[in-house]
Amino acid sequence: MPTHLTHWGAFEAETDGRSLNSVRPWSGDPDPRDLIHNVASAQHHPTRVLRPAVRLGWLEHGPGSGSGRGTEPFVEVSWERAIDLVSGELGRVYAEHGPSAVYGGSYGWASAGRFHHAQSQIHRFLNTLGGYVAGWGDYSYGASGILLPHVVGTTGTIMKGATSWDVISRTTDLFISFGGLSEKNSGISSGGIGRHPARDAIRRAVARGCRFIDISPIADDTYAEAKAEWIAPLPGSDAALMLALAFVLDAEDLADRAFLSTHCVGFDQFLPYLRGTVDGIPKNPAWAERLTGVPADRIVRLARDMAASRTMINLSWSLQRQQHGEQPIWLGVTLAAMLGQIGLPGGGFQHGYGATADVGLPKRVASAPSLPQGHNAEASGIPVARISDMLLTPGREIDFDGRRITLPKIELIYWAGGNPFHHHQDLARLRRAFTKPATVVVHEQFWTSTARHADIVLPATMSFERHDYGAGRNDPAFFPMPALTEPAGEARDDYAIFSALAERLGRGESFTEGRDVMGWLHHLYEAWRSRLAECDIEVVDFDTFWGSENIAIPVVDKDQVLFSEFRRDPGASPLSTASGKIEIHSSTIARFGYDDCPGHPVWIAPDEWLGSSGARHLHLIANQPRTRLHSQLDIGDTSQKAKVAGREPLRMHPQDAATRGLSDGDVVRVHNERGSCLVGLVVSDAIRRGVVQLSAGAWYDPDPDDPSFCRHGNPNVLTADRPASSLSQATTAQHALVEVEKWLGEVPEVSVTTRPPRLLDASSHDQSR
Ligand SMILES: Nc1nc2c(c(=O)[nH]1)N[C@H]1C(S)=C(S)[C@@H](COP(=O)(O)OP(=O)(O)OC[C@H]3O[C@@H](n4cnc5c(=O)[nH]c(N)nc54)[C@H](O)[C@@H]3O)O[C@H]1N2
Ligand SMILES: Nc1nc2c(c(=O)[nH]1)N[C@H]1C(S)=C(S)[C@@H](COP(=O)(O)OP(=O)(O)OC[C@H]3O[C@@H](n4cnc5c(=O)[nH]c(N)nc54)[C@H](O)[C@@H]3O)O[C@H]1N2
Ligand SMILES: [Mo]
Repeated sequence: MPTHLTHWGAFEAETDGRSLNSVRPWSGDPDPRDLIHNVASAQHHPTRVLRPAVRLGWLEHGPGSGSGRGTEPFVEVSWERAIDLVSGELGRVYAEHGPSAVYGGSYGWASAGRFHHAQSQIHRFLNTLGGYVAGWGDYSYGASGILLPHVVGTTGTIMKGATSWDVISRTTDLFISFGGLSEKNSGISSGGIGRHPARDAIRRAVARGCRFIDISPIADDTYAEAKAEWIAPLPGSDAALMLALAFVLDAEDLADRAFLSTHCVGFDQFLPYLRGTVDGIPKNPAWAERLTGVPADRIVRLARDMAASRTMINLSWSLQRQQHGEQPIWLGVTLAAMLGQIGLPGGGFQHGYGATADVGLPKRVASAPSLPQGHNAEASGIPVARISDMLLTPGREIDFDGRRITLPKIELIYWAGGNPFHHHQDLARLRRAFTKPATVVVHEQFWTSTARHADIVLPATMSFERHDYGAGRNDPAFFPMPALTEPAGEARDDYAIFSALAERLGRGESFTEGRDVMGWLHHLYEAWRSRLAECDIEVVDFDTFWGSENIAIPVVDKDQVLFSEFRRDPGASPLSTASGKIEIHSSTIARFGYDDCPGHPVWIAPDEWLGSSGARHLHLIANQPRTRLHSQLDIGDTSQKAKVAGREPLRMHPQDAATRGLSDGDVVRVHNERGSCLVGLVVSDAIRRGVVQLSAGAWYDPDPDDPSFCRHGNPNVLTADRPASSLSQATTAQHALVEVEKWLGEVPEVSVTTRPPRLLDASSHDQSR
């Protein structure tokens, strides 16, 4: 059976050339995930985009008229007409406004496959037209991605350089995970994953005697195999807990002073804050108990244990997807520095074991070949999560990593491979923002909420409807991905769409370089093979690769330990920070002068958390979903089976449900001052009291009269569009305060996952207009 790669693993499929008839996990994967069962069930779903479509108001009145976005019907048109309309509008906007008016950030995960990777395609295309306004950073580790380069080096170095799972399983004695060690999240890796490595490594570590501690508001977001002890501080209070652990290490003289002086800078500037000599508040366990709810004696014992063991401190990405998210990450590094085990096998810190399948896989000699994006001649951009701010308040200046940035004025938005009406916060505000530009073009496979808010929607193929190859970050398994079926309806590859547009705009040659898809796959592969050969690394030729199940990209060092060379000799192998050392105090950040991110890590209470509201509210954890990747294939079998009363499930502690008179299976309304949604209740004692969990990714299904009310359960109608800090301007999607009550009204239908928007026939419209 032919194999195919997705972000959530490889599968083998039986196909009749039109549809995938059955799909099963690739036999080489020791720990496959049931997300693969979303794929076949989605391909011919009624919400698939089958033909190019144009919003009625845009077709009739031209660019502008944005208030109709998200409500007006679409008119299906021929590909020829669609290419005319899009190339005409691109030509107009570039001529009249230039590239600074085109938002092409187009954030999103798209599909596995190196060539058809939608972001590479759209960026290459817009670059051939003169460039575009970019979206900098990401939603994954937006705050730490800006912070860590000042403190220890780039996140790329840390993710790719993580101490390998193999080394962990052999050497770590105490594995402390702030934010869980997620079984669901480590099912996934951007670009794909061949063999899922974590479960087996955790099993081996436990068998050897390693203890796991899970610090998280949710008990079951850690592998059951870890047999972890559960400590559940108030969400958002990790920085306080970490400060108290640091306080004990200092007070009991358990800190490694030698390592702090040879490998770190700024510990002395941090100490007066820790001890409370500057502000009269010692950050001791009694202080932290009041903020976190974790008993002071448990904090003391934990600190002593950490100092007495080979300890790995794992910092999930969720820790920083919140207001002041920089602080727990900086403090986690500080704790590891005080233990003095950074660079030793099994000790130190990591950012994101469990976040994705690739963290903990050793580096390869090279990443798999990919499509060059070319050069973006437009210098302006935005921190990626500032999209609503940009559209609503062009010209405004904001801080960002020591700079002042002016938000550009956008005339045209072009999106391929992402779903902002899933991924962005405060969706009612995003919807207002999306009325502003003259034109919105989207390439999509499905009638997602973003497609429904566009003016022109062009149908894209799914990854198994086209030839490609793929491998995720650090994954040695490199898969050929020959097409398994024909495209659904009139769907075209993003590459084919951009080629046709480039041709029409007179840029065809520079976009395609005269190659078709197979021409590119062959060309990119052979160029990659030659580069490897120059380093005496041999891989098979393209034809052999194409005929194989997959090939292995060699690994540099399977016993990789993060920062081992820096530890051995910090002078010869410095970090990429300003001082070359670990910066517990950063003079650079101090110089920026931000109140919400000073020169060393601190505790700053967030605006929305239980510590400020007492028992009046519930703390929402809007984390990643277990049954799909973000919003992708929400219409698929695995995702649909987990819905409760036809909506996204919300989990709540039994006592919180009892106080509100709610029971399992109820349709309930979650609300706060920004919005509300309907969800299906699941009562569970895996959730800390006072906390509720509603994962992201249910397709936004706004009430026609109230866009802040989602009938399906998308938590982003509730989350705030509030930056983590002036330093990073990153998303804070993880947390919000909410209230939950029984829904007593009639339960409305969820339409977004059952049928397309109203589609009108082109013949009823004047084609010559
Ligand atoms: N509340 C809350 N919000 C969050 C998060 C959270 O934890 N909580 N997480 C955030 C994070 S970390 C992330 S990374 C984002 C994810 O946000 P996104 O990456 O935008 O989410 P996806 O659902 O993966 O969107 C990908 C879209 O691309 C489409 N697509 C797939 N393949 C192709 C292709 O080949 N061509 C084209 N044209 N389209 C394709 C899919 O149908 C889908 O609609 O969400 C963020 N938002
Ligand atoms: N199945 C699946 N896997 C995914 C994804 C997906 O959509 N689906 N998305 C992928 C992407 S793009 C990313 S960026 C990663 C994200 O990886 P993460 O950011 O780590 O994932 P989340 O699921 O948002 O959060 C993980 C857990 O952190 C805990 N947590 C939340 N808030 C707090 C807090 O304040 N303190 C502490 N101590 N713990 C807290 C909760 O238990 C939560 O479930 O996941 C990736 N993996
Ligand atoms: Mo992400």
